Amino acid sequence: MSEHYRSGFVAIVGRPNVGKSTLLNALMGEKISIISPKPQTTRHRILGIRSEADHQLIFVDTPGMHKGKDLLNITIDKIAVSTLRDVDIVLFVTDRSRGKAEEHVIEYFKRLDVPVFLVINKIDMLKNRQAIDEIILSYMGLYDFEAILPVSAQDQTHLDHLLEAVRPHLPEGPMLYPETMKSDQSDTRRMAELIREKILHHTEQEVPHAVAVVIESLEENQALKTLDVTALIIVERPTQKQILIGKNGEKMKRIGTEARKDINALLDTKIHLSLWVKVKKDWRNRPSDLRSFGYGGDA
Ligand SMILES: Nc1nc2c(ncn2[C@@H]2O[C@H](COP(=O)(O)OP(=O)(O)OP(=O)(O)O)[C@@H](O)[C@H]2O)c(=O)[nH]1
Ligand SMILES: [Mg+2]
Repeated sequence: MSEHYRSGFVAIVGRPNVGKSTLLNALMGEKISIISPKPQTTRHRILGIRSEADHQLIFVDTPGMHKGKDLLNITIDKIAVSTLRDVDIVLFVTDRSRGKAEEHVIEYFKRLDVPVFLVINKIDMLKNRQAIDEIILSYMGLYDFEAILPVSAQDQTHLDHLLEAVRPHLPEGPMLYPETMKSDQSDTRRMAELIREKILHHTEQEVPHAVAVVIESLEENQALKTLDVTALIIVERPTQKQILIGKNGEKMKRIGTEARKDINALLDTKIHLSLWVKVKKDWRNRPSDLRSFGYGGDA
């Protein structure tokens, strides 16, 4: 390996729903993080590893920064802040809906000694160059960003430009993850996340936030040559369970069908998926529940 190999961690941070996970997936050319139109979709720190002949970029997708009220949200909000401490480069993602809330995020950057890029996402939704300039202007004086990068993660616009801007800031160093490794998530975590993604798409209001998904068992079915996956969906109230199951079980069936398709593709194996819904009162405020449902370990 060349002595000039470069490698480093690139944090993707910003408010909920600005398109951080969409950006990660676009930069990786595959679905690593789940995406939804609802805020607070991402609940973990998720790595996307891009290995090239002379450098390795390790993107770190994080939950949207916000002031959460319950213990789950307080726990996941800490993930983005703690990620900032250990990275070489920061991509601060925003969209046209800049709010006051961002000023407290920018405050964190002032304590960092690494380049911070302002990534203005969703430019496909802006009418013209002037609309982009107006957003850029609204950030003037707030922080000395390394560069301002307007992109559309959804349409994959200007992502090459982003990569070119970031690359020279990678420190010299060895490949940190095996070349073939694209993410640090286990298959079970990815499966649970894909199921949660379908739930986020099919539910409204408080239900998306009240849901956790845990893979209970995986068994190879030799006779049918399938993998039998049993997943538990946890909600907080019986009414939420009813909503999820839907009339004649139709909503749950739809969620199951869509999740099965994605998991089949992920594992490249035929799977049989059983989904069970369980009510666990106030799980988002119980430390032991949070841990057993996979939250709190990576903050
Ligand atoms: N029009 C448009 N929509 C986008 C773009 N990027 C993301 N979106 C949409 O924005 C919504 C949120 O995307 P996510 O990638 O889940 O956002 P996030 O920042 O990861 O959200 P959290 O994980 O909740 O913090 C989804 O509906 C995406 O389809 C973009 O470039 N253009
Ligand atoms: Mg996300």
